[in-house]
Amino acid sequence: MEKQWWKDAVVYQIYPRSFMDSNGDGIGDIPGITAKLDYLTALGVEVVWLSPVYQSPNDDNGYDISDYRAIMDEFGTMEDWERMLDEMHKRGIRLVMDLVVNHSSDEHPWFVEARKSKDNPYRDYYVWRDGKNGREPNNWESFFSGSVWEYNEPTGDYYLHLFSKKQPDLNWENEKVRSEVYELMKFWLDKGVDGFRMDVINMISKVPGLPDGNVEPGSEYASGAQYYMNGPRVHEFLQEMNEQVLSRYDIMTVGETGGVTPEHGVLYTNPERKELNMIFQFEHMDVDSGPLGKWDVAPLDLVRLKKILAKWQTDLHGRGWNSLYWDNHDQPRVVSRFGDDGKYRVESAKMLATCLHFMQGTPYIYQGEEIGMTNVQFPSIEDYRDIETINMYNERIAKGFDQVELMKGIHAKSRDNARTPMQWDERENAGFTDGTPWIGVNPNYHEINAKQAMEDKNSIFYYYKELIAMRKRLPIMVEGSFELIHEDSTSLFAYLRHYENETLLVLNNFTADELTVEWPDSLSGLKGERLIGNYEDVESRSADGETNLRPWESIVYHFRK
Ligand code: TEU
Ligand code: CA
Repeated sequence: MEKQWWKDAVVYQIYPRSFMDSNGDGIGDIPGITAKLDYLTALGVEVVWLSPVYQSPNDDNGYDISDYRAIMDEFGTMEDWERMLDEMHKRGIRLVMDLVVNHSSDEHPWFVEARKSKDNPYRDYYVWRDGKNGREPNNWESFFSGSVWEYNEPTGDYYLHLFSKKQPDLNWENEKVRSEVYELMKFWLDKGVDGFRMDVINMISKVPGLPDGNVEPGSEYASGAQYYMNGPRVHEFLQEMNEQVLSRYDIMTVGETGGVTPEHGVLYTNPERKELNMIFQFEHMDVDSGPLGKWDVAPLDLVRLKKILAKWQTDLHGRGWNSLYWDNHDQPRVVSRFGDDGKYRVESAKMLATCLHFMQGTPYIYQGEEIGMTNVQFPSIEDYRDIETINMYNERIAKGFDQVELMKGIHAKSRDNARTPMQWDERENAGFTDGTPWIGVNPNYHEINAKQAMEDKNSIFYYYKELIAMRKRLPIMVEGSFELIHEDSTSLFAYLRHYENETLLVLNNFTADELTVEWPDSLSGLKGERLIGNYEDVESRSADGETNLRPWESIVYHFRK
C-alpha cells in the first residue's frame, strides 16, 4: 500500500475566482494561481484543493458545471491549467480538484437534451416527477431558498435541484450517469491530478419515492435532508467508484458530507471499507446557529464545540480519518467568527490555528486564513454576489423580515465573507487585480495582506508555516490519540495527545480574560518542554503543574515519560 501521504500533509484551499487576477478583468484565474505558487511554497504547502475551474455559467461560481472536461473561459485555457499543474508538481505540490457530480449545470448538454422530451436518451440522467395537486412533487426546500423542484414546460413535469434551479440533480440510480462520472474522473486523473474533494457526495443517493418531509410551523417547505443525505445506496456507489477509479491511482479523496455524525464518518473513511480517505463534517459549524438556522446568529458555545470535536477525534481514532478545518469558501472567516478580529486578531488567529492543527487529522487552510483575513461588512445587499445570500435576502424581505437584522446575519454568516479577494499587498484592490474586482475587496487590506505578513517574522503566516513544518517532525501530531481535559470550561479548550511515551498538552484560551490552568495529575512531576505558543515572551508563564494564560493565549507543551 502506498504511503498515505495525505496523513501528514496540510491542504491549502484556493477559491480561484478570488485568488489572483492575471489579466485585469477583475476575476481570479489560473495563470494568477501559477504566478503565486512560490508564496505557497514559502508557506510550506504540499497539497492544494482547487475549487471548480470547469466550464460553468457561474450561477453558483463554478459549482454548476456545463462541461466537465473544459476550463471555464474566465479562468483561462486547458494549456494554462496544464502549466499550473506542471509548476505545482515541480514544487512538490499535489493538486486535488473539486468533483461536483451530485448535480450539473442546466446548461450541460446532458440536461439541454434531457429536458427536450420524455423519451430523450438523456432524460434519465436527471430526476423528473409529475406535480401533485397542482403543486411541486414534494415539499423539500432548496439550500438556495424555495422549492427543490422546477417546472419544465416541454415535458410538463418537474426536475429536482437541491441547490439552484440551474443545478439539476444527476440521477445516480442510472448506471449510465455513474459510468459517465467515472470516465470524467479518469480524464483528470490521467492528466496527473492527485485527488478529489467531492461536493455534497453524501447526497447522491435519495430515498425512493422522495417522500415529503415534516413542514416546520410557519414554514412553507420542509427539510428533505433525511431523505437525501446518507441515502440507502450511498456506500454502494462510493465502493463502486473506489473499485472502478479511486483504487487505481495513488490519490487522496475527501468527501463533503453535511449532516453526518461520527458513526457515518467511520463508514465513509474506514480504510477497510474502500470508500473515501476522509470527509468534511459540519457539526462544529453549527455551534453559533440559533434555532432558526445559520442566519440566526448565536454566540459561540465553546463547551458544545469542544465536545463535538472531541467526539470526532475519539470516534475516528484508529477507525477512520478526520479533516480539520475552520474556514472554507462557504464559511465566514474564523478569526471573526470564533476569535477576535479587533484588538487580539493576531493572537486569536494563531490560537485558533494551534487548536486545530494539534488535533488528529489532515488540516485545511483556506486562502487568507494564514494571514488572518476577516469577515467583511458590505453596507448593501447590492455588494453581495453569493446566490445563497441573495436568494435568502430576497425571500425574507418579501416575507417582511427586518432589513437591518438581515444584514447583521449576512455580515456574520454570508459565504461572501470568504470570497472577497485575497489580500496580497497595500496596492489598490490589495494587488488582486488591476481591473474592477468582481466583488469588493475588504477595506482592511492596507493592514492585512500577504506582503506585510511575510515581512513580519511574528506574523500569523510564519506561525502557520511552523505548524505545517512541525507536522512533519512530530509523529505524535499525526498518530497520537486525543483526550479532552477541562471539558466543562467555557473559556479554555485544552486537550492531550498521547503517542508511545510522549504526551502533548495543548492549551487554548478562547477569551480575552486571563486564565490559570491546572495541569492534569497524569503530568505532575514531569518537565514539559514548550513546543510553540502565540506570545513571544512565555518563559515566566508557567510553573510545573499550572500555566497562566493571557488573552487568547495558546501554548503547547511536549512531555516524554
Ligand atoms: O456546499 C454544500 C452545502 O451544503 C453548502 O451550501 C452549505 O450547506 C452552505 O453553504 C452553508 O450555509 C457545496 C459547495 O461547497 C458550495 O459552495 C455549493 O454552493 C454547493 O455544494 C452546491 O454545489
Ligand atoms: Ca482574470
